[in-house]
Amino acid sequence: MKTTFYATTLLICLFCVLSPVRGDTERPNIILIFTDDQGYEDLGCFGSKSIKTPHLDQLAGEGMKFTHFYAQPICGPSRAAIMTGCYPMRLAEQGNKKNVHPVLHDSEVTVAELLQKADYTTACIGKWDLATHSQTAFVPELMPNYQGFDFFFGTPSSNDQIVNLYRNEELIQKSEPMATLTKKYTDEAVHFIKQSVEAERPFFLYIPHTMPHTKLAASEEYLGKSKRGIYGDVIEEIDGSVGRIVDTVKQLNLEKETWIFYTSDNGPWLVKNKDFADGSLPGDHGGSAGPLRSGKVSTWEGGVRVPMIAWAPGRIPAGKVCDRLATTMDFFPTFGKLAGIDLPDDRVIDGSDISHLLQGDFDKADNNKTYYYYFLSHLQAVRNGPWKLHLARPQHPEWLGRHSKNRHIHASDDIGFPEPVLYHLLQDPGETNDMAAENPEVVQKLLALAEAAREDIGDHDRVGKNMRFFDPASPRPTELHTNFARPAPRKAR
Ligand SMILES: [Ca+2]
Repeated sequence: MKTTFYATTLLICLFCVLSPVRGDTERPNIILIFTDDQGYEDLGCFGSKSIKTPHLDQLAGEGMKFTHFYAQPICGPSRAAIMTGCYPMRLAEQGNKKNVHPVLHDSEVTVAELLQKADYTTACIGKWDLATHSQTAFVPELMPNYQGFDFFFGTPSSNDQIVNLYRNEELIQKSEPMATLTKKYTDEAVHFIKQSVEAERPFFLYIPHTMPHTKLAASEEYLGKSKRGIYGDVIEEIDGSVGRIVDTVKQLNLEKETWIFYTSDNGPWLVKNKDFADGSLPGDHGGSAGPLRSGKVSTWEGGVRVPMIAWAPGRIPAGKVCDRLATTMDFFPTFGKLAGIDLPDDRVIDGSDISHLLQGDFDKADNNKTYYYYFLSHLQAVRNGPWKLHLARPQHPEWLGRHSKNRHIHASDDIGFPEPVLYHLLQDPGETNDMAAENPEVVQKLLALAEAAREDIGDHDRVGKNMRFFDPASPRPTELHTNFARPAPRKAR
């Protein structure tokens, strides 16, 4: 298997040499830090009063904060979106299925594969989660080394029970103590940066942290130090990690040729943890979405709108706040632009280049940009401009299988809508005041956008015309919920 991997790498490198990259483009280094279940407000610079994040606050002060930035409601789909620049619903999965956590088809193009074409050296350090949602029963050929990453250090999936640690394809530690993860990831990231500089290669470093997804754990240096319990300790350790990475970049005089992006994969857990869904576990195990309604596993703003910081001294104006709509899917085309490499022309990419926003040129923003709130295979809401329309839906849609009843959010947010409900997100970020009756033309516009998305990307009851299926031998799913992966049996406690 290793031989195959190195042979593949060699072929890719040969391809790189021959591949046309626009000659006038400096290929900057790109670092993408992706935390897990961190809420919109869980950073000092996004309003946290109890969690100290001096390094991230400094990053935002020297760079740009995005306040209307969207991920996806849950881990796996969010990773699929950030890696491919596409709605997870659109993507091909192995066997033409639609899993709760996508099993990304190897014919999909990841952002790492894109950057390899511009001769980047690439690393994934952290949680992958795109080769099945399992620590042990994952598909080896869909792990990072086969999806565009020259180097992988991390774990196949979430840390709900245990974390097995891999270096490339080698299992180096079964059931790694979780308190060590953030530090080990950071050590590896610093080493990779130094190694890339020695090799005189531009690098793409993707750091999908395991934390602050439960089970939470912090190293001795941070444990018990925050005012916000273990959750605060964990975030403060991630902040320290960012500090070490930025220090490394500065020490190596790379700050003028490096871009750093920091964001989260979805909103915070609000009810901790899954075995204590009545909220009896201490509140310090969950994060905060601040002024936004609800949290993870929902299409309320708190479930999908996440903090985002972009840093590139001399290129991103310092201290600016961008309130324009942008998403994790925009990284794919934006990184392509930064690296001077054309996007694949044989498929739809949902994200769009946001270089102009990063330059502070907000007047060039696409004011008609739309975000579709998919919860797994179900289109639940649409945003266009300041308006968000929740589409009519039952309280517990049966087609969502085991996710039909949301055990993770407050009962007052676990509701359905007999009729569409319209919110003005600038005036009403907490989604409390339905303005549908006063704005029938806005409702009609957003309903038309939703219909266009259903036709293009699909919905729980229909296959979108531009959904991708790469396994012709398998039937195209028409009832997507039947293909949801079944949950692994829970171990006795
Ligand atoms: Ca997550």
